[in-house]
Amino acid sequence: MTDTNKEHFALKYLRKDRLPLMFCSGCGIGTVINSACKTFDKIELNMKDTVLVSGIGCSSRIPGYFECDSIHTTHGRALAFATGLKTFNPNLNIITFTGDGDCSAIGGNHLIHACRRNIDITVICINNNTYGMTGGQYSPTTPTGKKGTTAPYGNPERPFDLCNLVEAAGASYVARWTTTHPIQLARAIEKGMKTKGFAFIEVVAQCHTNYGRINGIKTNVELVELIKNSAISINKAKNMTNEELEGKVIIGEFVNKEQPEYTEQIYKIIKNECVLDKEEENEENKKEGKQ
Ligand SMILES: Cc1ncc(C[n+]2csc(CCOP(=O)(O)OP(=O)(O)O)c2C)c(N)n1
Ligand code: SF4
Ligand SMILES: [Mg+2]
Repeated sequence: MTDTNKEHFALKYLRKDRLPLMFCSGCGIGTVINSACKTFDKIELNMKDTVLVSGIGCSSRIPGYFECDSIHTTHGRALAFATGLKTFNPNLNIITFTGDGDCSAIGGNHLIHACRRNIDITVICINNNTYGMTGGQYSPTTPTGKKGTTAPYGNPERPFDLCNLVEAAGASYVARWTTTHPIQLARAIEKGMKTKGFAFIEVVAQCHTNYGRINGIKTNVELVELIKNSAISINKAKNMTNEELEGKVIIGEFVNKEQPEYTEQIYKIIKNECVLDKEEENEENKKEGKQ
């Protein structure tokens, strides 16, 4: 028999006084929150040592729902703030929730440099192919030809493949799943958090309100089915031609490798150079009778 009085496991991690979530019903962001809670629960994450950081957007509202320290920063600047935090205190677990617009349009510069530095931050990017919060303008991931309020005749630009972008920029862990893969997503978040370096997890998600409707998709369910049916595993994709991959979303793990991490390098320098320099300076001063 199910115990109906039993509290949902995710409530342990959420600020109950802030519920219900502000998202439209059927929005993919709820699934991402659920997968993140599953991971936190599985790895028994110490929320006191965890800071969630975000910029601006519907997806960037996620940190405010979690019962832990969080910073809701300016649009596109989540990784700049996260970099500062992690550098100041490398013992913190830093997770950034962001959107396709926040991290690859206005925040694109911070994204590539965080990858290049390989700083130990886990980024969960909710890619709904649009600027959901501001009404559906096209974003750097909107597929060519798809509509947005700023592309009423179809997007004339080529989209970024975010996973390819962060892989090329030097991230240590890169994976892509969709909201129809919540278990794989939870596992990827876990792996990303355990990676000593920059981890990027893209979640292809539905925004029916501002992407599905404008693109002639009748219901939220239809949009979710389209996302599910467009997903193709990385292994299958390897044997497919570019033409066959047209309109498909490749899912799976793209990168999982060890490489030097930024804060470790910085603190090594501080330990080896700056502290020693100070000691040498003190010795010199003593000899010269300045102390
Ligand atoms: C400097 C600045 N420019 C523009 C905006 C307006 N703005 C707020 S959210 C947003 C786009 C968010 O898109 P995304 O990151 O994909 O989040 P989503 O809402 O789709 O989850 C924009 C352009 C802003 N808040 N600040
Ligand atoms: S506008 Fe789109 S992204 Fe924002 S809450 Fe609604 S469905 Fe979700
Ligand atoms: Mg978006």
